[in-house]
Amino acid sequence: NEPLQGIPKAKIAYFFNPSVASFDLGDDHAMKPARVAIADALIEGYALYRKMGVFASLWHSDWGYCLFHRMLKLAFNGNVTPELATSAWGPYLDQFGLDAGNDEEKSDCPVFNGVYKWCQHFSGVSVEAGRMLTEGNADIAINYAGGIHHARRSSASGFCYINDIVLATLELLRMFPRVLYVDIDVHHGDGVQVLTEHDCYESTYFNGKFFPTTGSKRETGLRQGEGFSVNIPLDDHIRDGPYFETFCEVMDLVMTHCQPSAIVVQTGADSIAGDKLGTFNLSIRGHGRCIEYLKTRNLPMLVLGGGGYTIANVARAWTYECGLLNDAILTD
Ligand code: V1P
Ligand code: CA
Ligand code: ZN
Repeated sequence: NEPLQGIPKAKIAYFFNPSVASFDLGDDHAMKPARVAIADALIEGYALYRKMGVFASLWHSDWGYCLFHRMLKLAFNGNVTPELATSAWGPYLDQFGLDAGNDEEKSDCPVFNGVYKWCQHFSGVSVEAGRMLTEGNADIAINYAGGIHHARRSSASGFCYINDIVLATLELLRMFPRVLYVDIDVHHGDGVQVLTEHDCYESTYFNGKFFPTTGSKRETGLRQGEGFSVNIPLDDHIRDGPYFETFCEVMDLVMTHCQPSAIVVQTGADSIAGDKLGTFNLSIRGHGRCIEYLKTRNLPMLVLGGGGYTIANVARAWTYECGLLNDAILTD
């Protein structure tokens, strides 16, 4: 697994904070932040720590939230608990896309203990990982706790309370004139589309019948970003062959038009077969081929996580892909 002659190995910065395992959206909730710790254990088990710079990321300061998500900071001052949310903010929760979490019905965005800390954690890390690239200290930066693509400026949506992708991409755009966002989560990355107004191209692959049901081919970018967004709705049960054929065909065109100077990729693992919420039929290898495709472009790249609800798949996929990024082909 030595690099090909003459092609220097990419310098990789990998971020992980073990406290991610302490966040719990509730027993019945599909999103399990602890899956990132399981992926990390496998990544370490395969000795990938020896190949990368490993950063035990710290809690981030609050600047990012003033920029994009003032709601969580201003409304709750970071101290939000389910009790406080119900008593003090009950009537306003809905307008922020939140739910006090005491309903019988399953809620996507419950206020759970530590929700603000969780947001502070993964979004701060994504920005920090982006800064590794803008400062030229890494070629590839990885944060599997990030990739939380549905959150809006002032509203939570679909398990996503803060949009770390938008924050980190804004950091990249300080240095790189044009960024390309690619999203292979089974859900459409609706919350990231705002970036098409800011020199960010996007190409997203998803199940067109799923939540949030946005991403029609007519959504081609906002205002001056008209033409910057390429959404590819795909059908249930799609397999590796047709998926990758479509991915390559679209990405070749997008690359030519966009000429990106950096890439952000959301690697949601819920597009892999057997996911608890997803209905695609991709293998781990098939999912990984998209990451390989992007890596061969040799551009600064921010690699983020995303969805993924069958935890063994998530850990195996992200470990396999972390291996690919490190020029290592991992076998069982
Ligand atoms: O379908 C909905 C909403 C709730 N309805 C009124 C419409 N929500 C979905 C949200 C999926 C979020 C995916 C996030 C990501 O893209 C990025 C991290 O992967 C939903 C579903 C579903 N099958 O689509 N929520 C839930 N299932 C759910 C399951 C268990 C507990 C709570 C919510
Ligand atoms: Ca997607
Ligand atoms: Zn998803």
